[in-house]
Amino acid sequence: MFCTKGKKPSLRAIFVALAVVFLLTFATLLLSPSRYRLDVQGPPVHATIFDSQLYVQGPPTQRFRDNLRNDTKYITSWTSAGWTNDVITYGNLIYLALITERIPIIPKFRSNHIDPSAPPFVFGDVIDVPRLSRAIGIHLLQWHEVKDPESQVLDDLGCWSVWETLHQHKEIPEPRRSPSINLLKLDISWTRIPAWVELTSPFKQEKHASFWSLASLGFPEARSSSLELSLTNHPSPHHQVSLPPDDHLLCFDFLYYASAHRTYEWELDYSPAWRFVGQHMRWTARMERIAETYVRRAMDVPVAEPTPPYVSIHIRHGDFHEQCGGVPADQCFASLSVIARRVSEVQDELRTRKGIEATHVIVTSDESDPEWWADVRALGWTWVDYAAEQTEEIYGKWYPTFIDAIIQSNGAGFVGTRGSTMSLLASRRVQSWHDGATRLVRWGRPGADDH
Ligand SMILES: Nc1nc2c(ncn2[C@@H]2O[C@H](COP(=O)(O)OP(=O)(O)O)[C@@H](O)[C@H]2O)c(=O)[nH]1
Ligand SMILES: *[C@@H]1O[C@H](CO)[C@@H](O)[C@H](O)[C@H]1NC(C)=O
Repeated sequence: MFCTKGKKPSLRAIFVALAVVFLLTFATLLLSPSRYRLDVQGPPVHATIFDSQLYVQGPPTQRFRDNLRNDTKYITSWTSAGWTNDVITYGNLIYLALITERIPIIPKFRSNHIDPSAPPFVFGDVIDVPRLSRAIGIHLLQWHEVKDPESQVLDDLGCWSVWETLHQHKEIPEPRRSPSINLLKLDISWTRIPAWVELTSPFKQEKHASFWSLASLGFPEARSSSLELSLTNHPSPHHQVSLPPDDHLLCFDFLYYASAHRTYEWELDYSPAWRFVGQHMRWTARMERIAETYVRRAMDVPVAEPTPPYVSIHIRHGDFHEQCGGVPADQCFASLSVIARRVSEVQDELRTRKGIEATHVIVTSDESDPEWWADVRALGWTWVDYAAEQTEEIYGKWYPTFIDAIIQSNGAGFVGTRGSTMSLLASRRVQSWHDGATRLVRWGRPGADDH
């Protein structure tokens, strides 16, 4: 034995103890290459290890419940609109996960405007999930990691219906439907959420739910007092079981219409869902590379040269003509000369504020009229011709939408269409990611964008 005089622990013992503590603390981080560590900029706020296996029991199961951990609480919701609307809805879901300290389980994309024959698209195949996790400090699960996508088991689940409560004035108020629910083989018993979740705001345009009202239902007190109310419950459509809203997996039918303070908050500078989640939803490296290839080809960039800064444009036509009232489409939508004026403003701002000459202009649009595109060409602007490129055949039907969104988001400047969420998110991304110059064009009648 070495010196064991007195009762003090030896220096050696202290060293050994410290080493053991150190190893126990850092071994998982250091030894596992598949896990993600926080970026080494300042002290990590959340010492979370982003590995899905830590948040489920194991590989995807036939019944989702068999894969939930008994020490973890979860939250989920579904979508049923255009793709950018669905991105916003998932942003809201993840924000609610943050404030309820639950693990979000995110379904695949299954959006309108995309041919329904296209298979649903995995969230993490377009959004960089590890990067999002690191930025916001929580892990994100995706449904296919929890329940086997091939499972034929119909799972019972109790969920809150927000939609039904917000639309009680409708003749037959009902929960919001989503094709994802059938794809996931969920048989849901809906409970009408208490009316007090509705956002009361002096600036109210359309009915929204309040984030923190929704969040409170993820905690015991509001939950139990709500369950004492006699809230309308619908038995599940297949098994006809009536279930209270689940607490292990908190679920809401539709979270697009959710806000903290004002309706349509993603348009506003302080939007918590944008600031704490949305702006951290960056594209996967693979998607960035694919979009970059198309951008360079559209602008004819020689192989050895870097991609020059460009102004991206999003001109939303398509079903937006339904918002024109009696005004004929050619007078309702902003003309190309109106858009060109905004492009000049953006170029001027980039020149004076940042010393950037963004002479290249790339147009994205859902317009299909070849004459309109010929006028775009006459302005010296370019675009990606997905039909000629056979993009859908090569990659799938989702890709023109994704690539256009990425092209929009990577402009040094951006000009978009007011009222389009695709334009809204593009302008927010260009501001947040590139400190870019952005404008949203007004439309609806001739002269609408005069200023
Ligand atoms: N490829 C491509 N698709 C578009 C464009 N504009 C609209 N779309 C399609 O139409 C959908 C519009 O729905 P959404 O993204 O929710 O945006 P919003 O309707 O403009 O608010 C997009 O997701 C695309 O699928 C465009 O410029 N390029
Ligand atoms: C939670 O799950 C663990 C492992 O699956 C199990 O050992 C434990 O008994 C469970 N605890 C409760 C309270 O059910």
